[in-house]
Amino acid sequence: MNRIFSGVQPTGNLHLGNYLGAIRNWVRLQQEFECIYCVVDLHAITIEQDPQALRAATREVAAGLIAAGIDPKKHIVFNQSQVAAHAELAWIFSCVARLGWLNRMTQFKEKAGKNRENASVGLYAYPVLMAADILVHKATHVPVGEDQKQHLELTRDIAKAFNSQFGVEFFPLPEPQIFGEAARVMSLRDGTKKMSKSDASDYSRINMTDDADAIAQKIRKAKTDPEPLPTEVAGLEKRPEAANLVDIYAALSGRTNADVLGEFGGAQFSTFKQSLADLAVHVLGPIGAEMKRLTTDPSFVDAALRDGAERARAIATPILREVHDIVGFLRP
Ligand code: AQP
Repeated sequence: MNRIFSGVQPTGNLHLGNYLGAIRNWVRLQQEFECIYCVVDLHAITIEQDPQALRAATREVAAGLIAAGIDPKKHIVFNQSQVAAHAELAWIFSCVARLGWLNRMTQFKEKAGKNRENASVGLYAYPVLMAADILVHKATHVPVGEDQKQHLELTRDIAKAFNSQFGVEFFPLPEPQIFGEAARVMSLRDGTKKMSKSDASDYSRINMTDDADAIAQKIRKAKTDPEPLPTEVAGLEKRPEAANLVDIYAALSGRTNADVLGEFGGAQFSTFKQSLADLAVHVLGPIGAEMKRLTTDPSFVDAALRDGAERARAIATPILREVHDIVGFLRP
């Protein structure tokens, strides 16, 4: 059976972007694939984290995946730090990947910003660890958003380079698993920036645990422009905030933007925002409530993570052992 690997960073509150852009697709993939979903805490510390908050976010992310419909018994949910093979293969891949390849990674440039000299070595090597995450399980498919395509390309380059350096056909070249229209949810405060866990303003995002009042208030306060909604999709051009809200409505309802504008074209934002808030509460409300239940008593989530790590180790350890033999590490 084909195997999926994907990860989410425990760097803050899970939000609507994580849900529409990743998690709900991961739920669907369970029908067709053997799925391994990882809370990537090793990736999270590429940027400074408060240890207490990191532990809480790790549980919250795992609870979010389970509450959204991922079955941790049929598939695997675990946190990355508990399976040492990820970090070990990342080191071996650091010796295969070339500086020139990493220098081209645009996400590093964006995340490091102007202060590049002060960025952690881990942030720079992030895509090498991502390659190890995927290949230590010999995953064949990786669901990727637009922002991760370049990293998956690098994973394929590392797999090819490893196979060729050692003259083996060992690692598969993982394929991107792309979903129809990629949902890219933008900030509610600025339609040109993506909705993000690390945005300082909580009003920029709808958290998966927000209650009905918070969701309604954030949507009511979302930045818009003074014009009513257009009747045609072309009318959304150069109106990033309006386009974002229509995109969100379409994604949450499984309709096209044209269809949504067929209903709301010509309406004022106040009317549209009310319907959008009702829809968001309808979809996210039950998931948020289940997340709260799962985090109030974390014993179920902790047990699921422990069991997931054990099963992930059972897959990764023999693969890593073969890598040791290929590389030439003595097993005395
Ligand atoms: N705004 C978004 N729209 C669509 N998809 C999104 N994803 C994240 N934000 C959006 C997708 O969620 C998955 C997990 O993301 P991640 O937590 O590993 O990292 P990220 O992309 O860096 O997410 P954030 O929220 O922006 O976190 P911070 O602020 O910590 O950097 C990925 O598949 C991602 O595409």
